[in-house]
Amino acid sequence: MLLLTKPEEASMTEPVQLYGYRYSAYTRVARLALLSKGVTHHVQEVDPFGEASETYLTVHPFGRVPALSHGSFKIFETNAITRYVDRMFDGPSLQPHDAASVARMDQVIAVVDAYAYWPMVRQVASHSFFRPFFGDPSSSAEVETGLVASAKALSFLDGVAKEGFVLTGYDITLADCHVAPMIDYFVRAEEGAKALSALPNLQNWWDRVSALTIMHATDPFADVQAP
Ligand SMILES: N[C@@H](CCC(=O)N[C@@H](CS)C(=O)NCC(=O)O)C(=O)O
Repeated sequence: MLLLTKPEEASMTEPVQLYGYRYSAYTRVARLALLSKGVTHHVQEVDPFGEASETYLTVHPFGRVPALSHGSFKIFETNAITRYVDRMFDGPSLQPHDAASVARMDQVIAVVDAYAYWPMVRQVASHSFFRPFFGDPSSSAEVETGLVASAKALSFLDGVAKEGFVLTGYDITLADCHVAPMIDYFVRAEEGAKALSALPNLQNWWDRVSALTIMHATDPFADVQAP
């Protein structure tokens, strides 16, 4: 019989390091989860758009952010990180307990990853807000395409906020942690703010969530001046 030994888990008190990029929406998802749980952590800045160092590639072989180390345990992929953080550390649970709410939370996260991140962040926010802010070339066609492409996902999220299993803005779950950084970028674009204002349930959710201390504490543009 083959006997396998399970590696030991890190203990709660071992140091936590998040590898992330200041302007990365996914890094902010992980930070929101860490702060919601009250986990003391150090953030190591890694720019995933530059050339990844050999050292960083041992942490994240795809060179993206975020990644997390806890003691000797290393993990990458945002959804794996946030679930690990939620289960490993004390603090309020970021995952609901009933089947319908968990399923809805997982669905929201999957929808945002598959259908909303790119058009909302990389097209609308990037070309209407981020690039102009830094004086980089931008394209209004990208903004238009992103607005059209994100409409269905936003309408889905509005329905979820109305339904009340998750995205209530009161009981913070991994769904809030995942959606908030994307919406924050989206509404920094005038066109995004206008699109959100047409979705009353999601707008109400955003009004509550954007006021949270954890959102202010992770604002990527706090203290950043346009060059
Ligand atoms: N599936 C990854 C996606 C992470 C991701 O795409 N991060 C962006 C920053 S928000 C990145 O590293 N982009 C670098 C690139 O696209 O080359 C996760 O969930 O962690």
